[in-house]
Amino acid sequence: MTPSYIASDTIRTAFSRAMSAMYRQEVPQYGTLLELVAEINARVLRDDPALAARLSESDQLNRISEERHGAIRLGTADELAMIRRLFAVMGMVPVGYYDLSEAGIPVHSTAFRPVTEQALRRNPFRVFTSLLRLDLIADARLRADAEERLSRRDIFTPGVRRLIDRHESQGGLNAEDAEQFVEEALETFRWHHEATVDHATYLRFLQTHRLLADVVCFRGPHINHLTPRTLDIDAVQREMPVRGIVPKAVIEGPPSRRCPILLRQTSFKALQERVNFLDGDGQQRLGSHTARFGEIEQRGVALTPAGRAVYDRLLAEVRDAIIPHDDGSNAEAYQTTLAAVFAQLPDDWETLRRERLAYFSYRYAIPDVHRATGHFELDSLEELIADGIVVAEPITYEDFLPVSAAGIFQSNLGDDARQEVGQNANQAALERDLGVGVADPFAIYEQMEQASLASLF
Ligand code: OOG
Ligand code: NI
Repeated sequence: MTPSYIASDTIRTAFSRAMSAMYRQEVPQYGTLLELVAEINARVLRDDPALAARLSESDQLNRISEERHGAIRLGTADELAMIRRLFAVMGMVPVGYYDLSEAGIPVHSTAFRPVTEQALRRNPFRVFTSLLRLDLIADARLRADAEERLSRRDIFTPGVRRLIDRHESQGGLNAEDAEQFVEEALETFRWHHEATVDHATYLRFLQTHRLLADVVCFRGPHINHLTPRTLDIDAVQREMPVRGIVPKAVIEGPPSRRCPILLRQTSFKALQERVNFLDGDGQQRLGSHTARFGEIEQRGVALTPAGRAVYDRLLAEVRDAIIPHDDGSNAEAYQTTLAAVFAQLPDDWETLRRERLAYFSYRYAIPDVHRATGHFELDSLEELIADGIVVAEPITYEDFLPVSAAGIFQSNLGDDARQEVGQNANQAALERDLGVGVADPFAIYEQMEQASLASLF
C-alpha cells in the first residue's frame, strides 16, 4: 500500500493560518488591519464587477482572503540552511536575491514561496527571509561577541528537526505528522518576552545597529510582520488612522494606476514591547524593544526584464528628485513627483502586453467550446485576441522589491536606522549558506507565459 501523505499546499495553508492566528494574539492591531482589508476588498469587488469576474474566471478570487506574507531575520548560515529545509516541507523554495546593504541595513535576503501556478492559486504564502551579515559590521569585538551568542542558540525544536528529516527521507508527511509539524514549526517564529542578554549588552548591539539587537538578543527569529493583500491600498492607507492605526508616511512602490504593476506596500509603525533583560546577578530588568509591525500590500502584474528596467529607471528618477521624509512632511510632493514621472510607463493592458513590458497568461475565452472547434493554427495569436477567442490575463507579481523593502525596514527600525554599514551584494555567499541557488523570478514568470501559450495550440 502506498502511504498517503498530506500535500505540501495543504501544510502551507495550515501553517499560514496558524501563524496568522498567533500573530493576531501577539499583535492585536494586526487583527484590526485584517478586518479593514477584508471590508475594503469586499467593497472593491462589489463596486467593480468586471474585476470580480476576471479574478473569478482566472481562479484567483479564493486566494485573496487567504493571502499574506511574513518576514523573519536570521543570524547564522546554519539557521538559513535549516529554514530552507523547513519551508521545503510546505512547497516553498528560495526565489530572488535582495541586497539591503545598499540601504544601510546589514542583511541580504531571499523570499521563500511556492512557484507553480497551481500551488500559487491554492495559497501563495511567502516569507521574506533575511540573513544578518556580520561581515558588514566594522567593530571586530562586537562581531565576535554576536557570532558567539548566535552559535549558542537553537531556533528549531527537536520535534521539527525530526519531522523535517522524516519528510526528506520518506518524501512526505502523514496527517498526524503534518499537524505536529505545523505546531512545532510555529515555535521558531514565536515572540519571546525574555531577551537572552543583559540590558547593557542589548544597548551595545542596538547602538551599533538596531537590526543587530533584534537578531542577536532574542531566542529566535520572531515573525516581525504578516501582510494581507488588499485590492485598494490607497483606501486602506486613508482609513488606517480612522481605526487608530498610524501608517508610515507614504506607500512604497509605483503610484496608483489603472493597471497595477508589481507591488505597492505600506506599514504601521513597530510596537514598543516590554522585554525582560537578564541582568548579571540573575535579576530581571524591565526594558523595551521595537521590532514588530503591520503591513498591507497590493499586487499588480509582473514586469518583464524590459518593463522592470523602466520601473527601476523611473523610480531612480523620482528618488533623485525627492526622498520621502519619515514624518510625512513632503508626502504630497512625493506623490505628485511619483505620478508625474511614472506617466512615462504605459497604463493600459494592451500596450503593456504588445510592448512586452509585462507577463500575461493566455487562455481560450470559452475553454471547452474554443478548444473543441480548434484549428486556430492558421490565425495568429493577435488575431485570436482581437476576435475575442483568446484572452490575455496579467500574471500577478509574487515577489518583492528591494527599494520598497528597504523603506519598510527603515520605517520600522526607527529613525536612526540609517546607520553606517559596509556595502556590497553577495549572492554567492547567500546561496552557499542556503545550500542551493535562488530561483530567478523572471524565469518563473516567463515559463508561466510560455506554458499558457503552449496550451493554446
Ligand atoms: C523585512 C522588510 C521587507 C517587504 O515586504 O518588502 C518586507 C523585514 O523588516 O524584516 O517585508
Ligand atoms: Ni513585508
